[in-house]
Amino acid sequence: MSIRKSLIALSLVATALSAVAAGPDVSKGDAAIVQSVQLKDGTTMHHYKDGKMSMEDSMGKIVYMKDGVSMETSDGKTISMSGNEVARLFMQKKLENRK
Ligand SMILES: [Cu+2]
Repeated sequence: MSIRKSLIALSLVATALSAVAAGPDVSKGDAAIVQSVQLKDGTTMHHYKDGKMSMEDSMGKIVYMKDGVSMETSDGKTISMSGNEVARLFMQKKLENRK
């Protein structure tokens, strides 16, 4: 086997292993976080691909917010809460902690 071929084989194995370790891939599909915005009150708002949102405070604790509540970003913009994806964020944190 050439060095080039064995390198390709090795990277394929590594990809397969990391996919197994991470469980369901939360970095892809509708559950993927496309943007994380810092809010004025110190919490971080995560924006998902499907338009829904979840929030966590500066300590990484999941924050509950009702759908439709308006929030102010650290740079002064106002955004309206869409969804309250606490379960989604919880699962993502759980998977992250397992790594
Ligand atoms: Cu919010």
